[in-house]
Amino acid sequence: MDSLDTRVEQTGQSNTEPSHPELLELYERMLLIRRTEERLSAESMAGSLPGAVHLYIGEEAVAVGVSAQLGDRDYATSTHRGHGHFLAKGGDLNAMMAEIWGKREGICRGMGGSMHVADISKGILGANGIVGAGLAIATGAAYGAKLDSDGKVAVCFFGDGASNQGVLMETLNVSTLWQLPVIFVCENNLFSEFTPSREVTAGRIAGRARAFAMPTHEVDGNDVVAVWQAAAQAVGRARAGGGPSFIEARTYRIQGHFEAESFVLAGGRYREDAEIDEWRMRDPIATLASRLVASGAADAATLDELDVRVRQRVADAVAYAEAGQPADPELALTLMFAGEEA
Ligand SMILES: Cc1ncc(C[n+]2csc(CCOP(=O)(O)OP(=O)(O)O)c2C)c(N)n1
Repeated sequence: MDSLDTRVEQTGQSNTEPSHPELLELYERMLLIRRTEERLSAESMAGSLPGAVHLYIGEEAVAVGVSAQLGDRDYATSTHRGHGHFLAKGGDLNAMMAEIWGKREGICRGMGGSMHVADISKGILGANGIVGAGLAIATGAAYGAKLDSDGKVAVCFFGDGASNQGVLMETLNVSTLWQLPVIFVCENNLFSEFTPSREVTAGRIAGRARAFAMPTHEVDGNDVVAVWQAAAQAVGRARAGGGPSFIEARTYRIQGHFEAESFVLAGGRYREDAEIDEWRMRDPIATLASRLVASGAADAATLDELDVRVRQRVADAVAYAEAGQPADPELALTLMFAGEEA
């Protein structure tokens, strides 16, 4: 079946395996994203949030596997589905939740909301409601890093829908020509809003990068270790001056395009429950939990305790967001340019 096609075709293999402590860290980060977004789903459906949220549930292994290879100094650009990228790259949970709740304590003082969480101090150049915009921002950041010879790399997370934007061709071209330290990470979750990718996307997405002779990795995006290994190679290559790489991670969006999409669809369907159920069986977090237990890295009780701690962190973050002050409308026309302070 097309939706389950996760054939792997990659440039070189990495034999390095994450250590047990590294595996546990990957697990905890994925679980933090999952529990955070489960709560956001409930809050959204209850009408407690000031705007829409696009959830990353089911795709956590991509952001976490890639970001584990990055430091705070490295850059990442995100999408409208950006909570996972923000948390994976080390963004602060409380500040993100306050932002989603539209509070002054938010990471962007409540001015951005869910689709614009950013933290420049962590290299998080921002979630973005313009599909494909992160491609140019990441390539620009990588150009800056190259000019400064500072060893930083830039990662661009984008979707299969964004891969049909012309800016992908432009950024593949210029990053190859100038050998920029940028890693293109396509999260191929098989849908663009309510349209199956196969109806709007010709050929293999990674093939677009191969046309520029760019090293490519096509990985199972629900396998955090596979993502981690591909990212290790791509980041290492970029840092060593080897130029850009492309990772196509095949995964699946379990939730709707945005929460409450059912109200918009008004009974219309664009995918079968059976397909969603099949992907639930390949849940990246459950898969890693089995691996942790089988390898002796953790026992079930340890994972349960971890879950309790993570749930508490999320509950605390929601309480923090709820107790915050509403964003100040006076600031709406300030904070537009670098250096402006409120
Ligand atoms: C330039 C632009 N065109 C169209 C849209 C409307 N839009 C919002 S999300 C989306 C689908 C994006 O699909 P994909 O890139 O695969 O990301 P996913 O939602 O699957 O994570 C579209 C078309 C937009 N926000 N920006």
